[in-house]
Amino acid sequence: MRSDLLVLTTWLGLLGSLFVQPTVAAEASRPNVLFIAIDDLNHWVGHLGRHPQAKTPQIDRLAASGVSFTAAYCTAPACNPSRASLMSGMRPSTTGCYFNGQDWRPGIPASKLLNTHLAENGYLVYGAGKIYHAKAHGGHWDDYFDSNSPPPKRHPSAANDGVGGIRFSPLDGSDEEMPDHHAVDWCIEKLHKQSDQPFFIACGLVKPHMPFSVPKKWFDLFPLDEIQLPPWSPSDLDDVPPAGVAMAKPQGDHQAILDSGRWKEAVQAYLATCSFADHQVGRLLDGLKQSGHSDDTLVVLWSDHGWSLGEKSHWRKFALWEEPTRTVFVWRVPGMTPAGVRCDRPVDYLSVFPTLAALTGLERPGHLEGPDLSPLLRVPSAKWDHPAITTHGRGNHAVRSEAWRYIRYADGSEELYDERRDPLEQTNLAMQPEHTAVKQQLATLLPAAEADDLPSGDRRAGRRQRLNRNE
Ligand SMILES: [Ca+2]
Repeated sequence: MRSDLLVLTTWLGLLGSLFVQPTVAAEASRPNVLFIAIDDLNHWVGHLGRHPQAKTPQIDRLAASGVSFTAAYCTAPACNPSRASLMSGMRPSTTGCYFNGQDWRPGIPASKLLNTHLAENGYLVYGAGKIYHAKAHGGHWDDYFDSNSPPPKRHPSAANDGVGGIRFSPLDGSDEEMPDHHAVDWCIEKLHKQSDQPFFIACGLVKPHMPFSVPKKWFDLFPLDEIQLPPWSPSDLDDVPPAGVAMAKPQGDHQAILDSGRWKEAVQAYLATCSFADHQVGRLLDGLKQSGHSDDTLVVLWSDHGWSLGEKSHWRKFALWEEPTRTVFVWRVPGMTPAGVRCDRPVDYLSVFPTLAALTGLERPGHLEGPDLSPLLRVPSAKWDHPAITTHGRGNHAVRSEAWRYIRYADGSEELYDERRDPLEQTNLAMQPEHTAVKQQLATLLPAAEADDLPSGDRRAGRRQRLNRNE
């Protein structure tokens, strides 16, 4: 009897080890994740070439060591819905989180968030700066850092704080006084922390978000008399339906900038602020290298949406064209990504959560709507059938394939752009009968769900969101 029991327990032990050991091995080999979020950085980075004067050597350095997605898009062109969607893996049209003024938390349970999923599966989860909008640090974090110190004052050479709502001015102070600098310092400290658990470190830089205000030395990189303005045609909106013109608001920021004669100054300030953010990315990458974790840490860098600086007489995000929706999206996965390769397949941010779940060996939660990018990370030219989709307000969507952008507004009006012949999207082809089949095909890709708006966080925020003025 005793010997039978011994045999049985030995067998059970062996069986148990068969199940347990692979899990232990998988945990030991799970990569760390450095997750870098950048606020309001559009495609003005050196290696994408959209603005010829952009100076972003650090982001370019990361791109040169991994895969940069050249056709990456937000799922919503505003901070709050873009981030809520990326972190939950669900579309705005599924959750009802469309605008900045909405509190997303009643619509998205904490259990469905990326940071919670990683924490529940053995990761140490750290965050700093802006990951979710408005300091709504949802889900589980083992530790979180927000810098509360004020940035330096305006430089005496600046006459004022900008033009209307477009705020910019150089600052009289050092990089070390900037909140982003403190967030990066804190993340570097976490990179050096010894632990048996893998880490997920999310560093959210708040620049280049407005005000475009950073220490003056960054402005000095871009002499004002040499600044090149983005392409603009005063008649560009003539073929855009009223729903699109309402998003562009040509009589608002753009008219104010034209009247002020300070367009070049705004562009200079944006370029300067992007270079400052880029410098902070470089500090993080250096910190990763010095921590000794370069080879066991995957890096993903993303910006939350694009930004228009006068193209289509539009400023800010809050619209469905290329400038407000295209992002910077770079992955470096040790042992997987080739170095310095671009991927031109259209992707959107529903892909972030499923890709990280796959690369960390975790189960893919059932609520995720997007594809895993792993095939493209291995072979960036691999076949890819998924479009990128961006939603701005209930019922307004853009579908971006490699060849086309198709926009359909809630009132049924449409735009269609041939991206290969017209990368600036100046000629709307939607009314041309020969493109009916293309439009119909792209329309089949639009989200089926059209969730009602989640309630606004407060009444004033709700009013601002309807005016599309908040950031
Ligand atoms: Ca046009």
